[in-house]
Amino acid sequence: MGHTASQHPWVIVPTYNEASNIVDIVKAIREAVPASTVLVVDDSSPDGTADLVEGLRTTDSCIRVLRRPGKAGLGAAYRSGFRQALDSGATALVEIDADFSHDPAVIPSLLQSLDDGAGLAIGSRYVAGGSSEGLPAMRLLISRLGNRYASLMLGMKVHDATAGFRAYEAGAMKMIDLDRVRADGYGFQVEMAYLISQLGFRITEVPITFHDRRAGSSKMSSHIVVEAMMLCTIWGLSRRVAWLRQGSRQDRLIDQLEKLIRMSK
Ligand SMILES: Nc1nc2c(ncn2[C@@H]2O[C@H](COP(=O)(O)OP(=O)(O)OP(=O)(O)O)[C@@H](O)[C@H]2O)c(=O)[nH]1
Ligand SMILES: [Mg+2]
Repeated sequence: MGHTASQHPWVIVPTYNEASNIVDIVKAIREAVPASTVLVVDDSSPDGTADLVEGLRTTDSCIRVLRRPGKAGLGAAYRSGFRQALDSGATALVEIDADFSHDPAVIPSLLQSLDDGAGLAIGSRYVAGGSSEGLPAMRLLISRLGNRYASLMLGMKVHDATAGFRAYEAGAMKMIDLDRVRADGYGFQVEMAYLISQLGFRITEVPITFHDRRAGSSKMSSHIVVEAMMLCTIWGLSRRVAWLRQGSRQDRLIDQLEKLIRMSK
């Protein structure tokens, strides 16, 4: 294996109202990974996050901003960021939150794992050496149980499939039909990991210390947790139940259940 993945990595930062973090996190990423292009995907944050990124661009041309018309969720933001990065010749695609939950200094280790042959490198809280700091006990419990459930249902040997700090090798990402990826929050991370593993790529977990957000407010909602559980259940069942193995049946079932969730919100 060569070192192609780390040559032109694109680091994609989805943002919604991250004005208090965005300048510092973009600078920290550029310092940690000088070869990177940083792409901020902003959903028209009312607090002017995108304009702050535009300001940084005047002194660093490796910083970009993709402005989207309105808040459409993490999954949609990443999908459009991935497309732009691939079209621009990215050799790796890195996901990182804007709120300093993830330490940019770990990105080189993620990229090294790709250079060593992984299709996906996950910054993992739940392998030896990993940890979670400052999270309320309840959120930690939901996260741990959710991950147990996902790996059980999907038969994946991944300890932190919901993690949002990760790097994909560009060739692996190109094999995924992003138009068919449908989940939004944690479910989006699980879905991408599942697709990568089904394609036969190796998934490496790099231990990280996760920190609670530094500033600004959370966009986490119970809807995102329910969606992730529901999708894992359907994907898990369709591995075992022949009737569900037909993709269109799965899609229709998911559509119905999503309508139900939306109605109950
Ligand atoms: N573009 C875009 N970014 C989003 C959206 N929702 C969340 N984000 C960003 O995605 C990242 C993760 O969201 P967070 O709100 O930190 O979610 P979390 O980490 O589960 O929860 P907290 O850390 O408690 O806030 C952050 O950088 C957010 O700004 C969205 O709808 N669109
Ligand atoms: Mg966060």
